[in-house]
Amino acid sequence: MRVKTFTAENTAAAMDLVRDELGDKAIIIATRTERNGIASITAAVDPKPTAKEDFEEHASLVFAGETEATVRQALAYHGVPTWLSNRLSKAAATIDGLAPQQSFAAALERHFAFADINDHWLSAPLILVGPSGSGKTVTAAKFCTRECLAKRPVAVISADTKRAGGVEQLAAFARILDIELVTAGDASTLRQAIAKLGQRGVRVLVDMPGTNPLDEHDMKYLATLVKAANGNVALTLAAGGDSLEAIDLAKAYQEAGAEYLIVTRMDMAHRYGAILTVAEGADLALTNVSISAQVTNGLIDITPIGLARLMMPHTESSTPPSDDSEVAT
Ligand SMILES: Nc1nc2c(ncn2[C@@H]2O[C@H](COP(=O)(O)OP(=O)(O)O)[C@@H](O)[C@H]2O)c(=O)[nH]1
Ligand SMILES: [Mg+2]
Repeated sequence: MRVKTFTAENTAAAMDLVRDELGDKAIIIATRTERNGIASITAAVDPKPTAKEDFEEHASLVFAGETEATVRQALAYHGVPTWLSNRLSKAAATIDGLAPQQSFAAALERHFAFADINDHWLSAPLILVGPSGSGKTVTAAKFCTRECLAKRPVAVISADTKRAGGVEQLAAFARILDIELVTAGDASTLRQAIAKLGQRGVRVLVDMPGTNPLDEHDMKYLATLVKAANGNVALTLAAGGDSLEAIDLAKAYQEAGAEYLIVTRMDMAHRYGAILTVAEGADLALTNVSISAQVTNGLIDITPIGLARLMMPHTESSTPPSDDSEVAT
């Protein structure tokens, strides 16, 4: 799946960019119009529809209805385990009168929590946790870029002080964005830094050190920092990994305080089953997905229909491209 965000002076111009680059088969995942009229459209195209061939492997299975079969086949392609696939495909099948993709979206909406992190971030810091290389720092930079573009004051704290180069990566982004960077490598420094920034009414983002979910010492240290930061804890997880492995990993972060899930590197994977299994298995609310390494691009507020379109691109949806609530980049 190739996913990209296109920005232009209005929606029609952005749609032209989508068509020019991705062609007529592009699937609109989400759209957004800024107050000044600038429009962004996130669209996806599957360069080679391997999904269909893969679906055929499962075609021998007999299902009651078209919706249940279509959803089940898509979930098999994405590596969603049977226990979850059963629930979602049956839930989708109970929704009458909609195309399979829309029924799947409705089942996703019923089954999972989707949260807009912005609603929660106003009053408490946004804290990014996850294994090394899962995209915390780049995602931190993307959130800060978004705030800067919206002209909202934001500051960033790096708690990644032990690893060589940990702070420097974020410092480089902070310099470019001209925002304040504070370093805090222990719980009490972190608590004080957040209190100080909070008094000034800025949104605070905390970039945590990378941790090994299997290392008890690492996770205890993280849990102490998370407790001190006292905010909205989001796990960053790279798309495309093994679904069951991802549940174990996510549960370790849930124990350390994670409530939200941000999926990164969606542009580098075809199979998204781990997103659903992690959200279910570790009881995390879906928030954003990242589809680019560029900090100015590709942080999508994921919605049920956006996720359904990403996971079932080959089934037509009768709804027109989504409204502004679906995306922000
Ligand atoms: N293609 C792509 N690369 C990403 C994305 N998010 C992060 N990366 C890359 O993944 C690597 C690890 O990201 P980083 O933010 O440093 O991870 P951290 O160790 O968790 O802070 C870097 O090379 C990033 O550029 C994404 O959405 N798409
Ligand atoms: Mg980092």
